[in-house]
Amino acid sequence: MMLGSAPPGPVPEGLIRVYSMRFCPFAQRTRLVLTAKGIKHEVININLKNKPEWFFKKNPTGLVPVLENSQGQLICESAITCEYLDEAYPGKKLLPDDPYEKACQKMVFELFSKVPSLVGSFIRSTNKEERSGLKEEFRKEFSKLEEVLTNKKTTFFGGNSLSMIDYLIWPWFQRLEALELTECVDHTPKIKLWMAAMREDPAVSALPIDVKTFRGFLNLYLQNSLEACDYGL
Ligand SMILES: N[C@@H](CCC(=O)N[C@@H](CS)C(=O)NCC(=O)O)C(=O)O
Repeated sequence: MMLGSAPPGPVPEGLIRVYSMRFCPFAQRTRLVLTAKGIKHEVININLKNKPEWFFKKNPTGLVPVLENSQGQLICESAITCEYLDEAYPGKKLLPDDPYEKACQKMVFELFSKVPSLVGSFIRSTNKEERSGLKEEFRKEFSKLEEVLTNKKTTFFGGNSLSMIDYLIWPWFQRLEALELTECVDHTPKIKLWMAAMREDPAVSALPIDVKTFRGFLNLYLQNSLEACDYGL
């Protein structure tokens, strides 16, 4: 949907809608949780370089993801959408009930929190020195996460099975190859094993990222092309 597109009608009963963008890692969090929990949903992709005016009524900040349910309730901010879905829908619980375990997941989330903005800086970096400095920062951030896995002695960040925190951080790890940043996990063998285990998950494999398509999108996105979000369709 782009500037001038008619606003979508109400969300049908029994369905939830996510306003997304095909390549957005934040929206992918929401889509991973929708997929993992088997929640019936529809996806409306927003052209972020040419947003329809009605989208600001769904989220005044103009950011995706946004959830809309059949009662017309709107939920934005990716981590909040994920927690909402986990609480509002039955099926596999992704967040632990135990307050301490839940707090641990939130602590890992904080440890991860610099990574999205580092990726933002990296994709906009213009020279080699800047890129190698940023790679060093990635290594430092990943070391902190490696330490979590080392101390926990588990495959996943919440324990021996995949849970919410894994889905919340996965989209950025999935993009390392496309961003030519895989060398930044060379010193973190446990993260590498975690990435391999993540790829085995049905929700993760249902939402793949094609390296060439992602790079094509990114190239256009950085040039502010109105076609970026539709790249590869
Ligand atoms: N804190 C937000 C960040 C979401 C975000 O930055 N989404 C990007 C796409 S990846 C967006 O909508 N950008 C549109 C814009 O900047 O105008 C969240 O977690 O949902």
